[in-house]
Amino acid sequence: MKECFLWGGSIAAHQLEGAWQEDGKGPAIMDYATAGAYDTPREYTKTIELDKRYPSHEGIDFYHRYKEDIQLFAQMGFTSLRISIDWSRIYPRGDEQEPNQKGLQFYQNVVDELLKYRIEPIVTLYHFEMPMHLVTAYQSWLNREVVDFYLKYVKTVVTAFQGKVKYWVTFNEMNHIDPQTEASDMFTYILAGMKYSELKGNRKEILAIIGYNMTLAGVKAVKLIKDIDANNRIGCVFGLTPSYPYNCDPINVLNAFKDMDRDFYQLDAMTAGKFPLYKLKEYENLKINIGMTSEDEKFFEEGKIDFIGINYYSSSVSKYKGYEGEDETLFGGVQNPYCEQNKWGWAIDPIGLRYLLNYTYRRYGLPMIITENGLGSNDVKNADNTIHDDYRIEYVKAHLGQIKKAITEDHVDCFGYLMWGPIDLVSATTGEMKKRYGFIYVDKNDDGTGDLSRYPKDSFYWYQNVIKTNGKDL
Ligand code: BGP
Repeated sequence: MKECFLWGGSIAAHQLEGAWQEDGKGPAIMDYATAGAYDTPREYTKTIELDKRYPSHEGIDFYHRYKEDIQLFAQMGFTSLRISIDWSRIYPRGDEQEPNQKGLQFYQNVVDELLKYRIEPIVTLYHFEMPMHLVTAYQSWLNREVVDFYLKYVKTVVTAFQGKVKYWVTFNEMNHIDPQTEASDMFTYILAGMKYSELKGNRKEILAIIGYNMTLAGVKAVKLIKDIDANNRIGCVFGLTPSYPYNCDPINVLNAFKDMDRDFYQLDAMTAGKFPLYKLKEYENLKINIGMTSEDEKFFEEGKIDFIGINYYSSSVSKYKGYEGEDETLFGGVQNPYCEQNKWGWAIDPIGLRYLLNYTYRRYGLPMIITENGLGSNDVKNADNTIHDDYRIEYVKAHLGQIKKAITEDHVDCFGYLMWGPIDLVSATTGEMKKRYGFIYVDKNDDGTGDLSRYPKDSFYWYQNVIKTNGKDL
């Protein structure tokens, strides 16, 4: 790998900070998401119900332990850490005039701690962390006023970190909202605080508007962040799962292409300087009005991103002609008989990552960074506090091997690898602790027990060596 390749991990505020009511933080959407499990979906409740558990309320207590955790990341040799800023710590309701200084101070402390160890912060401005008030009082991303609130928050944060943070990510995984799919409650909730099943009116139109307004907010933010400091580098992170055809029946190949293409229209909009015409035509055919104005065109022109962040966990196989089964995966397709799956049904496919890197690079020619990749597993801590997670080592090793090939043999520009959840944290989809990703084990269980102590797993030492040798020793 190049000398400057960024090695590290990726975390998100709502999945690990806890302290959900501390120092003026307001309630955010994920504070109303209960703990679920593989076969029990999380509930998104309207109020906090006393007999339910809400894992974001305590997280892994990163809010009070960030120094210890960052020290462990430094020990592994991280040169980068992707964090997210929780909007509801900065503007607790979202529509205040003035920001909450204590919230800003917390992130100043975190960033200073990272810089102390020469760890490059990559900051995500929206990782499922919308102040709940913006949903209840303004209808979330359906309302353009929320775009302005977002921009105000972005301005506050980027100005506060000028000279300290260079890499900004406008949104995490906005691509999970698309009018072509019957979206799940989960995806509309985590991105917009709304349950798909409770949407009233033309659902496709609602999803299209949410997707459009987030895209617009993204491109407007690019210009704003650049205007604050021309040295800033701004990207957007997409959760991408390549869709394979079930077989070579041309209709299956076409359907797979379409499934895959769906994840890219917002990326097209953020890189081409205009909202894609094919999508506008599609909306026209569906009689969907996204409320685009002629003034918007300028924002797309001015708001092109500098890099693409890719979250990759799994590939998918598109539903085939005549499909009638009920074995649909989380990613909307069917299982691939050529790939193993993890215990949560996610196909393990390292080659899929090489394919995706090639596909994305050929399409956009922009620098890319792997902003998430990792294996959720029910790790066991032994009596002597060791955790033997050789399966995680295998997973990361295989994926890094394919990234290496993509860089050296296929000549794609990938400037970093950030493993998801370098420390065990709350799962976004299920709310479990048991779905552990970390190189660092956290003593916390799904029933709330555990003293939150941290323990390095075997993979901790393995990754440390990978970084030390700059990827030579995998
Ligand atoms: C991504 C999200 C992360 C993270 C990851 C793993 O889509 O950006 O927030 O949670 O998926 O998913 P999970 O935690 O559900 O296993």
